Amino acid sequence: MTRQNDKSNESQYREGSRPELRPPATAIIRRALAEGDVLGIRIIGPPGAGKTELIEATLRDLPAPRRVAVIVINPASARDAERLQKYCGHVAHIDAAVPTASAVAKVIGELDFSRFDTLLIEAAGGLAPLQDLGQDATVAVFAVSGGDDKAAEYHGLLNAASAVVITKSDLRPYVHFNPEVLVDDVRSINPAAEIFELSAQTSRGIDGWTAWLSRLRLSKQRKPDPTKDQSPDSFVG
Ligand SMILES: Nc1nc2c(ncn2[C@@H]2O[C@H](COP(=O)(O)OP(=O)(O)OP(=O)(O)O)[C@@H](O)[C@H]2O)c(=O)[nH]1
Ligand SMILES: [Mg+2]
Repeated sequence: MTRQNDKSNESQYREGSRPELRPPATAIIRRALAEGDVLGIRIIGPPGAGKTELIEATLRDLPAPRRVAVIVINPASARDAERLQKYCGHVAHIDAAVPTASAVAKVIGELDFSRFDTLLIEAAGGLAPLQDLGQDATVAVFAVSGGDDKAAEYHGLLNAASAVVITKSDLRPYVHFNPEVLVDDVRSINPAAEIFELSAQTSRGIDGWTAWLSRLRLSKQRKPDPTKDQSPDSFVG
């Protein structure tokens, strides 16, 4: 399939009413992740929520060996990529407002999957319908400073999420944020989602998050043939 075909298919899917949009490029990504035995995690949340800093902290604090690659998607992604280069040599970036599977598939085709076991894909958004990027799991990121109403606002993202990270917990003394409100909303939308509250800046609370990532990594290794499983985020929880 040519890139042009991927694009026209994607616009059709974007206009559709399906909750999770799955263009053909998704299958390419899923197959590459399966063949490379790489865990693909989509990290998504409102602009400025703290996604890049969460990835920085993850790369710092994840137990060795850290064999992680990152793809950053936003309209000025080069800056985020530069920040992450300090911790990880495998950082690609895509300048786009909307993460599309064809753009991710193209980047993945240029990565040497033999050098890592985990791929983190950072994308801003979550209000508009999500396009399936072939990921194994989706993580929704909200900041304490973004308010405790975010889970209710990002209903669609919550539905797709295997985990929710509430970051910038070090700002709790300075902002109005009632964790019970956000947690109750998460529980009512997606009771199976794991919830982590942490500060990427101080690393407080990061251990639970990195342990979850490591467990996911192991559970993918045990799975016999992920390409046969077509439902997104299906082996989690
Ligand atoms: N106090 C505090 N600030 C944080 C934390 N995490 C991120 N920040 C700050 O929040 C701002 C946004 O963080 P980023 O990591 O760039 O957020 P992002 O979600 O990647 O932003 P976009 O890619 O533009 O959508 C920066 O000024 C960070 O330093 C945290 O845990 N605590
Ligand atoms: Mg960022």
